[in-house]
Amino acid sequence: MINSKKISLVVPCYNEEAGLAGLFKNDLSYIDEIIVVDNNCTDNTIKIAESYGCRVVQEKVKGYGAAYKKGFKNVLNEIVVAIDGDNTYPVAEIKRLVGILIERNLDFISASRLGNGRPATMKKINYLGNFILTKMMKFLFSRSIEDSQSGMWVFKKQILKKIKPTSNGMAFSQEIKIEVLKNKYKFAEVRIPYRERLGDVKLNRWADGVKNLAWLFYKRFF
Ligand SMILES: Nc1nc2c(ncn2[C@@H]2O[C@H](COP(=O)(O)OP(=O)(O)OP(=O)(O)O)[C@@H](O)[C@H]2O)c(=O)[nH]1
Ligand SMILES: [Mg+2]
Repeated sequence: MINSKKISLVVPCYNEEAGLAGLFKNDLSYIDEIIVVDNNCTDNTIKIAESYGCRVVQEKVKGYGAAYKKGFKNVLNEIVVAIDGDNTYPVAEIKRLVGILIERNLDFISASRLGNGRPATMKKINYLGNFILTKMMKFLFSRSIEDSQSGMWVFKKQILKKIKPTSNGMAFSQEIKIEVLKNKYKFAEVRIPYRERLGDVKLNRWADGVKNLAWLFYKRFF
C-alpha cells in the first residue's frame, strides 16, 4: 500500500528464473499483490514465484501481449504496476512513480529509459530500434513520446475498462500507450535508470522490430 492505495504488480514471464530471483531481492513489502504470468515457462520461474507468495496465472498463448492481457484480467487493486521479469527495470523506483501518479492525479505513467540518450546498459542495436520505433510513433500519431517501447508502467486499474489493447506480441507496449493517449487519459513519462537483463535474451530483435514497425503503420491507417 502506498498513500492508502493498494498496489498490484504484474510480471509477464517466459523463463525468467534469474530475473525473478533478482526482482525479489528488492523490498516489495508495500505491494499488495504480485501476479506472475506463466507464459509456458519450463525453468524454475514458477517455483520461485510461488516461494515468494506470488499469484501465478497461466497463459498458454505465446507472447508478451498475450501474457499481459491475462495478467491485467486478474488484477484486484486500484493501482497497477507492470514490469518485465528480467530485472532490467528499477523496482526501487515504483514508490516514486506511484507517488507521482497520485500527486499529479495521472492515469498512466510510462517509465522512460531514453531520457539521456542510450543507457550504457542498452545494446546499441536495441537503442537504434527503440529510437526508430519511438520517432515513428511520434510521426504517425503526432504525439510527443520519449520511449515508446518502455515496458514499465504505473496506472489506474479503472482505465482497463476502456482501453483494449489487442496485440499478443511485443507491439503491446506501444499499443497500450497509443490507446491511453487516444482515450485522452492523463499520460506522462517519467525517467528511470535501466539495467542489463538477467537470464537469456527472448527478444527476436530483427523480427520483433520489423513487426512493431509494420504494426504502427497498420494501426495508423487501417
Ligand atoms: N520475448 C518474449 N517475452 C515474453 C513472452 N512471454 C512473456 N514474456 C516476458 O515479457 C518480458 C519482456 O520480454 P524481453 O524478452 O525481456 O523483451 P525486451 O525487454 O524487449 O528485450 P531483452 O530484455 O533485450 O531481451 C519478459 O519478462 C519476458 O519473460 C514471449 O513469448 N516472448
Ligand atoms: Mg527485457
